[in-house]
Amino acid sequence: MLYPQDNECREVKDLSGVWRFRCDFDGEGLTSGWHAKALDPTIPMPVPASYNDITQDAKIRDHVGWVWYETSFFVPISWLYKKIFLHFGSVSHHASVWINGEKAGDHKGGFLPFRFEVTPQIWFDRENRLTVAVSNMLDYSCLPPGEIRETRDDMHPPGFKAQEYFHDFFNYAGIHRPVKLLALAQNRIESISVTTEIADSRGIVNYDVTTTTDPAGAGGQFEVRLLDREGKMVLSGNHGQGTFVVPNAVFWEPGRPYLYTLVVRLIDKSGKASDCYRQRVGIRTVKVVGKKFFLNAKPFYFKGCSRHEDADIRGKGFDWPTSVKDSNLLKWLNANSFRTSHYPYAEEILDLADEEGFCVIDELPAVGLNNWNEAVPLFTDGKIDAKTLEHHCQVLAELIARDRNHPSVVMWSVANEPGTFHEAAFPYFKKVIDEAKRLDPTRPVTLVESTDPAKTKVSKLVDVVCINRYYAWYYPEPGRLDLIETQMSAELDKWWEIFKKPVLVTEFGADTIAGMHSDPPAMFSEEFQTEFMRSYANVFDKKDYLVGEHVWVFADFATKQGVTRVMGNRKGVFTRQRQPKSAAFFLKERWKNR
Ligand code: GCB
Repeated sequence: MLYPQDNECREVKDLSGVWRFRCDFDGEGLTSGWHAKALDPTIPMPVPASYNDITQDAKIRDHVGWVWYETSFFVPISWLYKKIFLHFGSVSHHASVWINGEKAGDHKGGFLPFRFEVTPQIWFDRENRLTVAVSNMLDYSCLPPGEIRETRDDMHPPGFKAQEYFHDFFNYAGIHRPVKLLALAQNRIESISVTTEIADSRGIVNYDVTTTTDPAGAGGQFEVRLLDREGKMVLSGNHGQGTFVVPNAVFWEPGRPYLYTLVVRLIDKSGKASDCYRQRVGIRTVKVVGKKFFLNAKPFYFKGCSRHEDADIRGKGFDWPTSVKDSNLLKWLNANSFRTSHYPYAEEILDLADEEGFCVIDELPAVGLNNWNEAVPLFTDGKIDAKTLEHHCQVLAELIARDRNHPSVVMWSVANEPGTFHEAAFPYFKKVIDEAKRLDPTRPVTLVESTDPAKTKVSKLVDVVCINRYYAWYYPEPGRLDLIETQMSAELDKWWEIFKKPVLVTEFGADTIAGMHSDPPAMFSEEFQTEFMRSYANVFDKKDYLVGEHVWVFADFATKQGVTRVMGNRKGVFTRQRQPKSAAFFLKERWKNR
């Protein structure tokens, strides 16, 4: 799906702002048809944002079920002959949408965009009312999976229900990314796919454009131009598919994120453009061979962080200040990469990565896949099963369709720490990984492991072995900094010996309360976090099959309440307010020359 772009042929109206909101505490909204008339009573609610932390009401923060949003907008009369679409950057996790009381559509999946054509429902002579019902409920047909558990005992009131989930971040919900109204031409560009290759100093740009109607059929044609960063035309063509060979191309890479622009126009028979789209292109290649990950045929070492979309007040809601600040902090750290743990991030964040030159491991929202259905044949029903797999493949296809043109995206991660020791994990992930390779043969595919290398059934399927490790934190002896090097070194070697694939450490980290000090270092102090990182780094520097280190985690983040979490997960090298802890200075220095 092409990102909503405002240009000479396309118009975009951003509906972000303060919407009206009603929490459906009694679960009556859908049956009573709350969409049929104006929501009442309501409270103000910002969009985009998670709703959980906006009020002082714990019942809203912890609500399990549906909440309702409403806003109003006018449509300019100049859009009368256009196709009008309503685009959501993301809604977590289920959305039902009505315009003026009429159904526009439903969507499942909390981290990817969706859009509905609303041309027939739109009014031009009065204000339009947009109603969105949002549910945060997770079950085994969702990613991430969850379970609604009912507790029937004399310690709980009758009908007591709670949302269980198996991932370590707060189940924020709401309209998380911008909502936009798009006015598009009847004959328009539907998708653009770009792949690139390098041949000596030449850059090869393959493009493939799909449209609603073939422009040639109506006596028109395509106009495709490749512009350099200064806007000068490098090459041009008149077909929807083709290849440009760019002499003396400037390749995209961290430190020099050079972007070309592919301008695609549909020219009608009168010579006028009916549609137009500008797609940025970074010419680069990625390849995994032997012990190395190659970017533009040069060994690439990942330095950076696994992250979360998470901040005070807005929760998982997108906002530009946090996104740009985070990008600046990564640069300040001398990082060259990050992982979108544990779900696809806003497209705006990937745009920033393209522009600022970060390599991205783009992850599906497949986290907490541990409760495998044990039935034979595998995946019959219940727990992680055929429904989960079907949704997994659907979300994978949506992710690749959304992100395949980002030069920053250098690898797909199909899951974080699933129970890969289970027999069922092999056929399940074989299907997902084969599908990823079929949909995008140009990028390596990984899956992040926490299983023992001798027990995993899945790492033989991936291109790069990614592992999360917590020696001296969770296991085997918390606090024993002195054992990290021996333990980590022994385990890394096992991964290499068994799989003979490059290894990337996608998580290693220690909870650290900013401002807590201890010398000699003790757990939770800033000194401990720094020495912890230093010990891991000492091991990393000795392993020639290691292709990178991503610390857990970029910044402190909210998670569910529990006795191992002090107001959230505190393994950030930055606080939730984005101030550096001591370990950040250590990493900055280390990565300057790594
Ligand atoms: C992990 C998970 C991550 C957790 C982290 C932790 O292995 O991948 O989601 O937040 O450990 O801090 O426990």
